[in-house]
Amino acid sequence: MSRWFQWSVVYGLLIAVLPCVAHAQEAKPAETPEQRDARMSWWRDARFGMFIHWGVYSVPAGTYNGKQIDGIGEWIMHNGKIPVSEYRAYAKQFNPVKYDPEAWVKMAQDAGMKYIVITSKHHDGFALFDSKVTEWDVVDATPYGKDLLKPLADACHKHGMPLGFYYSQAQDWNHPGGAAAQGHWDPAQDGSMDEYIKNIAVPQVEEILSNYGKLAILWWDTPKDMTPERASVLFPLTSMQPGIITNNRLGGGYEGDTDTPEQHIPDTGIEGRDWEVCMTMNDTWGFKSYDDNWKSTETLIRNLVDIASKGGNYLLNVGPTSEGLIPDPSIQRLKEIGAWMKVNGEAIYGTTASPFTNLPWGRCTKKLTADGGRLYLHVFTWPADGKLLVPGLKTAVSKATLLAAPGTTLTVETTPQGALISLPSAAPDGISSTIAVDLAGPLQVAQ
Ligand code: FHN
Repeated sequence: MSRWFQWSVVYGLLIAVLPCVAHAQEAKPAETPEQRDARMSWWRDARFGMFIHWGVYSVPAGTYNGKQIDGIGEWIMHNGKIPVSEYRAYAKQFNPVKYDPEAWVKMAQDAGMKYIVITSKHHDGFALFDSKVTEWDVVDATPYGKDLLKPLADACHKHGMPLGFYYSQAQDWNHPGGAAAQGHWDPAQDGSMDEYIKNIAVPQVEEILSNYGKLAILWWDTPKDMTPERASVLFPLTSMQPGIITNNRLGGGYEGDTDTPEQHIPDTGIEGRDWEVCMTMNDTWGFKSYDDNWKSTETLIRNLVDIASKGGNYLLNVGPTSEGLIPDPSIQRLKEIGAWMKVNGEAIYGTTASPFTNLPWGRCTKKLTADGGRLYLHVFTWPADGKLLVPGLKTAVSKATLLAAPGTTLTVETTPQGALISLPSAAPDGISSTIAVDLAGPLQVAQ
């Protein structure tokens, strides 16, 4: 390869990448690391939130023209190639008369969830709020006829629950010019994406950022065809809500505040970034009447522990029906998680990642101080011989106790391999039992 060719490749790459880098830098709010830490602090402490995917797709609920459509429920219009006018007709059956936002907030709170993020508009373009720039919203297109976000925002504010709005900024299968993952299938969708951004996305983001009081999070999604130019008219709007947290899905080179692994937990967390795993309880985000592939409560709790042990948050989804009901299997699981959190929540909230690389029996989280602090040992596999080795722990232990039995003190021996804790014969919790270990000095671990 000639030197000229090498340079022209490098130069070409720079030309392609520089605008994104420039935008990414512009996107960073002018704040110091300390200010950023202060802004992110509540979110880092929270560790666990509720995601809500709700919209007109809950009417077909996975079935179109008598046929079960493959894929996730909220994608039925796209995957079933449903024409715009036919899809819009479903709105006539979207009548969530059983919607009880205050009960939803309480359900999230009882589950130990510390924030809620709801789809204000998903890829089908349908707004759960009263939008002045379209008739394709809950007020104008449904028999229900009332803004759904307003009472949820009121309930969240009343109960001190931080609220975030998800907004699909690029994909919109109902407004001309909106993007579609695999291209348009109905001429009614054709149009200019720049016009769509200008006439729908920008004013709607302004609406959701101004009409619902304090907002904690703006959750962008699927940056299909989002150029730096398109993103650059949306990002500055976030300054309408000082302190708001945004994710990394706007596109156009904007990295946002959080990384968002979806449906999987990164093996070792994400170094140097705040991150949040979003996950479904079954296999769909939006309600699908026949999706019964529910994860067990054990899986959900262990996921939460695993994520916290790697320093991340868990945003766990519910998909309400068109009547406004959260499905019973979700309610049941949230109750069981809540019961577990009541006992073990201290070992999740406000913790940081494990100092150990591998614990054969479970996971660890920690809350450290300059002269000691606390380790939380999450024991998934209770040792048959009643001895739990904390491998490599060199710091002396001043006290060890079970969160499920705070009065008890466990015996701890210091061995060359680490601290050896004597446990009662039965695990207090078959899913995950927590041992709180108070350190007598600064944490030291031999790896
Ligand atoms: O396409 C969406 C999907 O419907 C869902 O909203 C998830 C949630 O993270 N996000 C997109 C896929 O990444």
